[in-house]
Amino acid sequence: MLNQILELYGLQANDYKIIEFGSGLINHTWKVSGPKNYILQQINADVFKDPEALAENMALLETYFKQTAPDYLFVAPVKQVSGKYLVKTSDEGYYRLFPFIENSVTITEIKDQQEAFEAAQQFGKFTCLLRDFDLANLHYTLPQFHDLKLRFDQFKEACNVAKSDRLTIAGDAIKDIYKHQSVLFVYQQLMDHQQLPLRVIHHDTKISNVLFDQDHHGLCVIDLDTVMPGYFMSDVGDMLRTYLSPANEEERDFSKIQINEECFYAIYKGYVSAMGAALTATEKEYFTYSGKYMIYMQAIRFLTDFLNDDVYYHTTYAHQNLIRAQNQLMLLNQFIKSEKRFKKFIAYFSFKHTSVAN
Ligand code: GN1
Ligand code: MG
Repeated sequence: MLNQILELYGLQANDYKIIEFGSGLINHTWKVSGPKNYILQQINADVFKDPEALAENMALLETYFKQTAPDYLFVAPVKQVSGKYLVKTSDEGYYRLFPFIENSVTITEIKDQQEAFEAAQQFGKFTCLLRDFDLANLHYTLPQFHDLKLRFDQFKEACNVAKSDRLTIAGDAIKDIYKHQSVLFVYQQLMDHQQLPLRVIHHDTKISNVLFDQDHHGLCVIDLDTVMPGYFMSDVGDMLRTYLSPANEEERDFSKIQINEECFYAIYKGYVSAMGAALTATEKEYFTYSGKYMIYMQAIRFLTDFLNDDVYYHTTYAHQNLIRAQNQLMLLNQFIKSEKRFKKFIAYFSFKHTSVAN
């Protein structure tokens, strides 16, 4: 099947080797090595119900970057001989091919704060370059993806339908979700008063979605399926969620979940350096909150999936989604312990830079 797909791109399958690649929980990815190297990806159509919308978004962004920032490295999908981007197979699978960016490096764990700075700068740059892009043209590839109210409602519904054994072992985690409900209230207030500008947002800012060069400078961002209109909180929050702790969401030894505060400062500086004056005062004010928002939402999503018998996130052992949810709740508690210092830093940093500017 994969060989036939390569042929559609005019590639001789015999010349290429296809091996599994990456660690995403949603799509299936392979590296295709041969005379030229590629990344082949199967879109998870259970999650992305409208794969054509993904392809259309990519094409729009590609055109926009070509016109407005031709030097920006935008990793657009490769066209088939037919001119189409998307391959639809007889078993309803959807695939696309990307060029593999030679000499680029991806990392799965942050080793030093400079990497966090570079990554934050890349995500900020992406959104900033697209600040005049007409949002009306962009499909919502996952409608209400980061709508915390919806995620909370889905969680409540899962509590209503969950099997009793799952409800019992998830009891403490469920209580913790209610304990932190203020995170939801702040979100609702922000949405009700429309305090944040809608922007082109990546929505999946984990470190493996940044390409680095050999010298560990950021090159660009990848994995663009969730690029759609949204709020800065999604990108900043997911960086805070996934970069600050040396132990990630799969860690089962929760004592290893800690907050590297230097890394927070690096993310702030990197994002602000790229967004510059485009970032509003309210966005700066809610920068720290965005971490709580995304960590809390991920805890809710993992727990909801556990209560729903693991229908969404791929699991490899029993109760994995519960452990992931508990892990994220631990991260939330640790994050909250640092919150005051984070806010102080932002106030000080903004003051220093305004004074210098004046
Ligand atoms: C999913 O598959 P991956 O790792 O790119 C999820 C993200 C979650 C993440 C948690 C479309 O992303 O929202 O944060 O798992 N993507 C989707 O690991 O649900
Ligand atoms: Mg992704």
